[in-house]
Amino acid sequence: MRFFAKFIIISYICSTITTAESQNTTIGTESYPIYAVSTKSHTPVFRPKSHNKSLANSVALSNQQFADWIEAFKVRARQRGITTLILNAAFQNVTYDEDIIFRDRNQSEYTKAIWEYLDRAVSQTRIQNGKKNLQNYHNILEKIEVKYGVDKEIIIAIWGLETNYSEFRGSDNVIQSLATLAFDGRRGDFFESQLLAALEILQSGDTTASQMTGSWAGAMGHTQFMPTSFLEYAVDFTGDGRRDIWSNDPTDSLASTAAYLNRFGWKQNQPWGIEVQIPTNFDFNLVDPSNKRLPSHWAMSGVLGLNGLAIKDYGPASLLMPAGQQGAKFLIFDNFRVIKRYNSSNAYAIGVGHLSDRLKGRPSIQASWPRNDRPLNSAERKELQSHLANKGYYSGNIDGKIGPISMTAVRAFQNSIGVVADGYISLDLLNRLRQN
Ligand SMILES: [Ca+2]
Repeated sequence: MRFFAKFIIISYICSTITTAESQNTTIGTESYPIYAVSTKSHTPVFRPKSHNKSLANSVALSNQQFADWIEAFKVRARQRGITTLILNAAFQNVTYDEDIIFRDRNQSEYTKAIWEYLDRAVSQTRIQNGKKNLQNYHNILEKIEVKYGVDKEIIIAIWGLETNYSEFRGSDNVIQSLATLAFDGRRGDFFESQLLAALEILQSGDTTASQMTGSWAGAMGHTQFMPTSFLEYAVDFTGDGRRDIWSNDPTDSLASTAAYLNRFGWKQNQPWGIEVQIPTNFDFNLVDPSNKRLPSHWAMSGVLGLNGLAIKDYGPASLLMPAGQQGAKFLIFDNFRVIKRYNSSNAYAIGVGHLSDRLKGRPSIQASWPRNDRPLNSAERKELQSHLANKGYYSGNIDGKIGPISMTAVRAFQNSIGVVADGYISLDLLNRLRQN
């Protein structure tokens, strides 16, 4: 879980998934960023991609400054109760890791469409491997489900998306990664708190410094816990007294994920979401995360299951249409928001939910997506907001982040030119704004 999502400010990009500030996720054999983040670095990229003399000098300088920083940090850590014994073991062989900084500075600006993301997130291979893991860990998953009340298919789906069922757990020294990022200072306070939490984990005896490996920004284990989240939510399910998410046995990781979802209010027997159909002339102003109604209420507005019948009243639900009128439409329940506590991207939550559905033997998403569209890049989204502002529809920031205010403005513009006001943002819409 990427910082368990809540630690970073995620911009709400309807229908697209843009770059992760913090981490890449592993989809298939490829690693790519999956969620949109608003806090880009204000620090210029200072390191050229190719190594040269000035780089060598700057790294040498960084190494000395890093060593000084560690000594000062150790004083702060001792004040927080971390023992000298733990500190010495943890920082043995830790050096400034320029590769971590490089990755932090060079995250992709590439924006992925929801359908591209879902193709990989819920590929046939991932479904098949998920089903195998459901069998392989059947007994343990049953026990986890009973104890925490979280569907085993959801746990498996998170495992599948976080590390491709343990394939990409990360082999970086977590202390070294977090210390480098804390020293670097771009989000120094956040990473220093993670570093302190990692040291607390070592002091608790759950694992050792040499075994504490993870992804480059400090997410650890089969389902990628950040250290602070580990301290708060991880559990020992094997009964050996250690919350061991680093061992090859995924049991503690899977149980910890269930415990996490349970703590954030997972409701058993409630779907994450259900694909629905809407009538022609539907009022897209009803599509708003805060507009929650019971499915029976939605049915009165013509929002029905794909079989034409009203959805059962599992609980209050809102509508989600990642590609507006043209793509799949979902009624999403509170469990959708619980999944987003793991990673606050809508695409991620749909990916987890849909993969879990497929693991339960349910069909794939039925609607087709506007696959000829491409997501707008950041500059284009800013241009779109500028046009909307010039026309008097938009008074928010020109920041390229598409939230509810931007969507409302888009709908107003769509209404003015007599097209379906679904708030969906595309190159076609941008071109219409340029022309009108
Ligand atoms: Ca254990």
